[in-house]
Order: sequence, then structure tokens, then C-alpha cells
Amino acid sequence: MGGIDYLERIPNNVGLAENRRLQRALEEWQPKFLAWWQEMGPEGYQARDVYLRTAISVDAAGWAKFGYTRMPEYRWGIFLAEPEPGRVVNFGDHLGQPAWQEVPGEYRGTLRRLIVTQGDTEPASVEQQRHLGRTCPSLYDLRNLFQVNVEEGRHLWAMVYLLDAYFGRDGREEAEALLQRRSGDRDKPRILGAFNEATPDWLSFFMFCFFTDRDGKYQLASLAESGFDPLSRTCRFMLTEEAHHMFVGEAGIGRIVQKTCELMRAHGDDVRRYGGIDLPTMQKYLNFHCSVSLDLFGSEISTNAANFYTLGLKGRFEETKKTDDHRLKDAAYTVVELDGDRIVTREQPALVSLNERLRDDYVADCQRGVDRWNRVIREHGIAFELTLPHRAFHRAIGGFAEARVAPDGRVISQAEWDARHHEWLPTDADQAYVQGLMLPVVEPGRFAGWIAPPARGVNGQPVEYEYVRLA
Ligand code: BYC
Ligand code: FE
Ligand code: FE
Repeated sequence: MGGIDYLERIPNNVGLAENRRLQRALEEWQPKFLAWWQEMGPEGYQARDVYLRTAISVDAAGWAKFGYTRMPEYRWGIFLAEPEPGRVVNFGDHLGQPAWQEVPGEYRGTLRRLIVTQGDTEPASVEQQRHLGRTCPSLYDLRNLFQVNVEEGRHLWAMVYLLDAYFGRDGREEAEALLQRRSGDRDKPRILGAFNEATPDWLSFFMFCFFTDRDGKYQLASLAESGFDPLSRTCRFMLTEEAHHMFVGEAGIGRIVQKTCELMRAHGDDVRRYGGIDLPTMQKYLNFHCSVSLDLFGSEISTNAANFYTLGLKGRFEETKKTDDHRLKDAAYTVVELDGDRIVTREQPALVSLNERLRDDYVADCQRGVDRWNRVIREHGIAFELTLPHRAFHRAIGGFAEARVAPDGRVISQAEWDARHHEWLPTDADQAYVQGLMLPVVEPGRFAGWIAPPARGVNGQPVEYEYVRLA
């Protein structure tokens, strides 16, 4: 990449121009990132102009600049939210002490592991979504996909910045490894389960943005509470972009629901005959994506989580808005647990229950989105309700991993699971049907037959705007 003005290419508010050591580390990493983007980033359209939002500063005027860009030329920048003067550690054993501007030596390994786990998800999602461009339902959706992809790329930059700036040689090695693992690879998989699943179609993509990016929101919000100030400020800025990803998911599913309801009103329940995605199939996809995303919160009872909190590294969602002692040594929390063939609630020490508490916040947020989809269904006079599966359904991590549980929360036998799981999770035939619908629509203003157009376009542009220029 000789000849490019490197400092100009990386908009930042971290004083990059004054930090030679960091510059050198990033200069070495950047060509490797671009090589990864070419190999594992969106397939096709790399030479096309895409109407993208780029952050060039963190203030209201600069964080959302819209214009045509080719993806490999996207200016992946490094931004931290503005510092809060006098910020302190807001929880755990160091409560009230000044927030750390450098990594406390004894927490180095733990903090690095948290940052690497966060960072690993970002390129993983780009890899998972790389074939979707081929089957886009519209140029509007294609542009949204690419917007999400370049921003996940930027989130990787955000974590690599922390590794390079604060973790020396180990950090540089981790930054390389982030480009070497591959989603779904048997030998070098991504770290967390959901990020090794395939995203083969747009129904899966929208569900992923709704459920899995929302895990991102809750994890980032917890890390934004960190006593390690650079991590906090990095995550606070990432959250502004994350909101768009969840919008893409919720609105995408909402538009499919809308289209399906219109087809049902016109033709009755058999919407597959008319090229729609029936509500029971949507429910199965919802069950899948919700359950794998619930796994991302870790075990219900976790000493890791207790340590992250006690050390001041990872807080609760909206930690500073809570009015308790922010130490939780004597507090309890109600946790849902498996007890033989029953699911019960039990009081547990609050510190080891922090994963479950965050999962509770997440489930409540998911439910609000599902309620909005159900309102669309009701407005069409259709008697069907989408529901979140019980949190014990189809889990691979934590206390329910060994159990077989129906979506309604009944603990069932292996025999009943074998007989009925096809009612609850997408079958091969469901997936073949959905994937069969995925034929590209690339004429400005036109939409595939299984999804309604959006209510409005991007950044005040009309829906029929040429969001991706094909020539
Ligand atoms: N898959 O005590 P436990 C996002 C491991 S999404 C595989 O239960 P802990 C995004 C765990 O690592 C946000 N392994 O859990 C979204 C541990 O391994 P070690 C991502 C899992 O540690 C869309 C062991 O099991 N950010 O940004 O309390 C698109 C026992 O762990 C899983 C973060 O996750 C799993 N699902 O909590 C793009 C934040 N779950 O250490 C981006 C950083 C657990 O014994 N990560 N394990 O080898 C964390 O805070 C924690 O690592 C976790 C796990 C919450 C993930
Ligand atoms: Fe992200
Ligand atoms: Fe995201």
C-alpha cells in the first residue's frame, strides 16, 4: 500500500500523528487487514461505489458523513468518545479510585482476553455475511449490509488499536491472530459459538442483526463501564454505530412480517405458494438465532464474570444508573436453573450471577422488538404471535446445555426432542425453501417479493436511490 497518506487514511482522535510507536504497529497491520478484507470481506461489489456513512470525527457533524465510497477505500478510523474529566472506577474493589489510563499490570491478561474476545466477533460477522451480496433483495438492503460490514471492520480496528497501544508485543500478536481465525473453520474457528454459524440467507442476516448484534450492544455497554478508560471510551463510540445494526435487523424482519401479512390477507395462509416466508418459518429462525445469541452471555453462574466485576474491568448494563453499593459482595440475584426435570428459580450470590443479569436485560430488550413485530401482525387482523423461546431452549452453554427443553420451557425427553425439534428449528427443507427465494434484485427501487420496501430511504434519500452503483 505504498504511496497512500497513511495518517490521512485513518481518521482518528487518538493523537496518532504524535505517536510513532503506535503508527508503526498500525502501519504493519493495515495491509494485513486489507488482505483479509479482500479474501474474507464482501464477495463482489468491491470495485463499486456504495453510499456509505463514514465517521471522520466523534462530534455530531462528523460521525456520520454520507457519500459514495468503494469499500476497500473506506476510511476505517479510530475513535474514542470524549473523555469525562475526573472519571473514576464505578464498581468493584477499586470503586471511587481514578479510572486507569494505562493497563493495571496485574490485570493485563484478563483485560487482553476480554478485548480479544470482543474483537474476534467483529471480523467473524463479516466472514459470516460475505456471500449475501449475491442474493440481495434490493440495492437499499445491499447498501445496509455493506454499511454493517465496514463498521464491523471499524470495530475490529477499535480493538486492534487498544491491543497495539496498550499491550505491547502480546497485543501485536493478538492483532495478527484476529486476522487468522476464520468463522466456521474446524482448525482455527472464531472464539464464540454464534460466530461460527453460517449466515446463508437474508432472513438469517436480519435475525443475526436483531439478536446477535444486540448481544454486542449489551456486552459493549458493560465494557463501556470499565475502569480501564480507553476501553470505556472506545466502546461508548462503538455503541453509536451498533444502533444502526440493530435497526437493520428489526426493520428487516418487520418488513418481511409486513409482506407476509399482506400475502396472507390477499391469499390465505399458504404464503409459500406466493413466494412469501410464512410466519411459522420465521418463528423457527427466531428460535435458532435467539438461542445461539443467549449462549453468548456465558454461564449463569460464572466466576469469570464475578472477577471481571470485582477487578473493575466489566460492569453491569447501566452500572452508574443503579443505586446499590456497586460492590455486590452481600447481594443476591434470582437465577433460572435446571433442577432435575424442572426449571426453577433460585437466589444466588449476585457477583457470580452477572452473566445472567445481563442476559435478563437483553431478553427484555428483545421482547420489546418482538412486540413491535406482533403489532404489525395484529394490525393485519391475523391471529398469530411471534414469541421468544424460553431461555433454556436449545442452549449449548451454561446449566441448560445438557437438558432438552421445548420453546415453551418444558423439560422434555430426548425422544420427544428427536420427534419434535423440526417443529421448532429450521429444517433442511425450510432452509432450502428460504434460500430458494434469495434471488438478487438490483434495480433501484425494486424489492424481492418476500419483503416489503422500507418506510424511508437512507439519510433522507428516496427509497429508489441508487445506493450501490452497478456501473
Ligand atoms: N461460545 O464463565 P463462562 C458483538 C467460554 S457480540 C464459546 O461461562 P464468561 C458483535 C468462555 O469464553 C459481543 N465459548 O463465561 C455482534 C470461557 O472460556 P475460558 C461480543 C464460550 O467468561 C454481532 C468458558 O466458556 N463481546 O460484538 O463469564 C456482530 C467459561 O465461561 C461461550 C463479548 O463477548 C460461547 N457462547 O463470559 C459483530 C465481550 N460463552 O475463558 C459483533 C467480551 C462462554 O474458560 N467477552 N464461553 O477459556 C466476555 O465478556 C466473556 O468472555 C463472555 C463469556 C461473556 C463471552
Ligand atoms: Fe461491532
Ligand atoms: Fe454490530
